[in-house]
Amino acid sequence: MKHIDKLSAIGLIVIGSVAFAHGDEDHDKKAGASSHEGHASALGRPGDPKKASRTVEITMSDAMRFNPSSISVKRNETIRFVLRNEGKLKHEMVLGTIRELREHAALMLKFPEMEHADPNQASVEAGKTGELVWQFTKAGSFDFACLQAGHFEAGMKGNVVVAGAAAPVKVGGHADHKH
Ligand SMILES: [Cu+2]
Repeated sequence: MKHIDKLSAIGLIVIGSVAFAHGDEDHDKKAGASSHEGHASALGRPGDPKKASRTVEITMSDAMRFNPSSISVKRNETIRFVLRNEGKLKHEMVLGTIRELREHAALMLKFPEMEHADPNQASVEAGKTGELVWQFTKAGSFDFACLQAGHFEAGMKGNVVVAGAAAPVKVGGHADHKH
């Protein structure tokens, strides 16, 4: 009996310390990812409206859709999003990674009245038009979503593909044209 007690006690200590170490690691990762700096730097920074490369118009509807829901930009472009809310509900556009947006959406379900005013998002009242200016400084695929309670879950999301700075160069091409 004593022998078994000792074994299980050792087992508990080992399991305990492994779990503890793991928990610590998770905590560090989360703290890093949810800091506000991480937010913005992951996909760019607030843009200067005067330096906007172009305007992209997006409609928001009570069908819980953005239109268009897929946007292509070039790296370092500053986009002026003009957000038209055609619905009878308040909608918003929040830029982020899908992981951040999902976590945020879950929080919004718990606290539907939570207001946020980060530069990576714009809330638009029913029938109104809003603006969001953002510079995409990193190549990659990013996401946006409406985080009004339940809207993300209903599919109100989209993505932004940021292409690298250099335009694709065609090899061969039109160099040999003869007239
Ligand atoms: Cu919405």
